[in-house]
Amino acid sequence: MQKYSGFRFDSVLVHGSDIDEPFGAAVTPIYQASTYKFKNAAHGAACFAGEAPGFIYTRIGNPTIQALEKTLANLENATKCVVTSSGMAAVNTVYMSFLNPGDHIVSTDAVYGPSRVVIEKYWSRYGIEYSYIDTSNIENINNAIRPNTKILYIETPTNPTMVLTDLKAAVEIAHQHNILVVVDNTFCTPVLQRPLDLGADVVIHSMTKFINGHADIVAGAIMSKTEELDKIIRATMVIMGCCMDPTQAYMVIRGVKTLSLRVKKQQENAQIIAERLEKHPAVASVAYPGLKSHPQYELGTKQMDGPGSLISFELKGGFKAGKTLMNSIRLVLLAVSLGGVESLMSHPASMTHSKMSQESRLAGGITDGLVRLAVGIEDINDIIADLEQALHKCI
Ligand code: LCS
Repeated sequence: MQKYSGFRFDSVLVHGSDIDEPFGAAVTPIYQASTYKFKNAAHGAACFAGEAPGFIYTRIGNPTIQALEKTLANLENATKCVVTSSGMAAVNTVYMSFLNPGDHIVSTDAVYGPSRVVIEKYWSRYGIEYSYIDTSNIENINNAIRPNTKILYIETPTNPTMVLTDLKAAVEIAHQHNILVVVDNTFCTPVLQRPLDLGADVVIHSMTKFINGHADIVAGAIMSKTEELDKIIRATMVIMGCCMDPTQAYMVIRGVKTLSLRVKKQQENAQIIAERLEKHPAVASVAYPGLKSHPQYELGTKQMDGPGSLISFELKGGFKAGKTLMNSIRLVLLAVSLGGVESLMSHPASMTHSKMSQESRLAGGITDGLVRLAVGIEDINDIIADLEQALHKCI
């Protein structure tokens, strides 16, 4: 992948997807075509043999999709990127690419619920073994590794418990055993954390979240450190058929241009809100890496360029108070997902993580009273006023 040479991160966001386009359009157009004309039979054969440049069929490749992939690879300092129809398509493409019957995966216990459920309920049917552990304790990773371990899969911070894993330390152990390190970087985005620079092999994103940023499409991405990894992943994506649609790629290209601005504003708002929540009489505890009370505050400042905009908190009144809070918010939307311009509140135990057993949920720190707040870019005074009026009813 050609680097967008000489330009810095925020410029790549804006211009990284520019392509040579015959009419000189200032933005990358939507090439809404499923198939492409060959010049002649020899050209068709050469395209299929990989000996001539050119597109063949959109599941395999498309100009709009390729433009997005180029930007994303540059942002994560990856060699290449493959985009997918959803974040879960990205997760499953990686599982399918590297796990064979009898292989073992070690993963963070509090990963996004479906990323875990799909291993426990589906991939296990094909002989995949798994260990879900608290990867924030590096010793646990060492203890969980078996001779057949192929993937170490990490989410940091975790969704929704905001627990951090020391990526450099985790990579060091995994690579001693030739284990592939995969990091779901959805929560941080490359604005705040670049796992490949810390030694990881593959990065996954649900671009439904911050990268697109406007809560209007579902999309995923996989960035690879090497050409070899990318080749395996791309072949799996193509055969699985979980490709992105060109219009979806266009939407992400438009959304990603403001990624830095959005992430920084969301984070600024989140820091103020987390500090207010911590002092609120209705709140028992707050988990946010930007608070000095976060047990891994120091690691966060070293590994991340900022604590992000996801906050989880427990109310003193437990689940009942949580329900009152969710029924009382007016500006903040009661909805799952995160990373859009709008502030969202959700209840992981009954929503995003409801398919997990209560035992697995509690082991991962997802208590029944935990509330998750994804902070948006609205005026901070309005978000605070909304939370105050709703929290007042929970005392
Ligand atoms: N990885 C993480 C960290 C996620 O938060 C999600 C979705 C996914 C992967 C899957 O991506 P999708 O297929 O939805 O694009 N997280 C959600 C959440 O927290 N609430 O609703 C969806």
